[in-house]
Amino acid sequence: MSQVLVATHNAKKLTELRRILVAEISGVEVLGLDDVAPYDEPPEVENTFEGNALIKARAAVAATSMPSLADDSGICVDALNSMPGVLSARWSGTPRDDARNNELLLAQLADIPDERRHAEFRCAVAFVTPDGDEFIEIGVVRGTILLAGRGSNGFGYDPLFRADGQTYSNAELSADDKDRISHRGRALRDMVPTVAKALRRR
Ligand code: ITT
Repeated sequence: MSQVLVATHNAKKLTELRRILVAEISGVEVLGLDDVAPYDEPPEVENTFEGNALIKARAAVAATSMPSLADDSGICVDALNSMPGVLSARWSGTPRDDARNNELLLAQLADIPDERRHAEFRCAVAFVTPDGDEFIEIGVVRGTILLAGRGSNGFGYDPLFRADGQTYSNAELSADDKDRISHRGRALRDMVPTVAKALRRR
């Protein structure tokens, strides 16, 4: 069985990434950071999703010599000039708290009418091999920030986000339905052939 490391501390993100990889690559074993010895992780100092995803994937390969994937993602709100963006996880400060982040975002958009509540989730998936080959894929899903949270599936800003063409918020979607339309699903499925090819070579 071939192994790939997914360098994330976000358990729900790992669940989504693992679910998509296992569905797409037969025989793959997906390890998370809890499955490998701890290592010094550099801070995510870049101001792009791509840059931060590469920081995480490079550090994972350097520490483990395993083919490694990393996801950097967030929500970009048009009326906030694309913020929170790369700051999404800690938008309301530390310690990180999804409910408080959602409250803050709703408060910031309190006076914004429905027609100006457009936003998008963005995801950069980086894949780095032990040979030093580096790949990036980007996934985007556009939608609207709702007036109040709905649903309890998913994580992060999912209760506040309804993708274009959907009736339900992301947090009301089944896992399969979210994966089908999500920024993460799109980026990772585009990366699957590259990962599968690299794993076949090992
Ligand atoms: P790692 O860096 O360890 O992977 P993280 O959660 O800190 O975990 P990011 O820096 O990429 O990861 O921040 C992503 C944040 O963006 C996440 O915590 C959510 O607040 C938001 N986000 C990203 N994808 C999301 C999704 O599918 N649904 C809801 N919120 C999402």
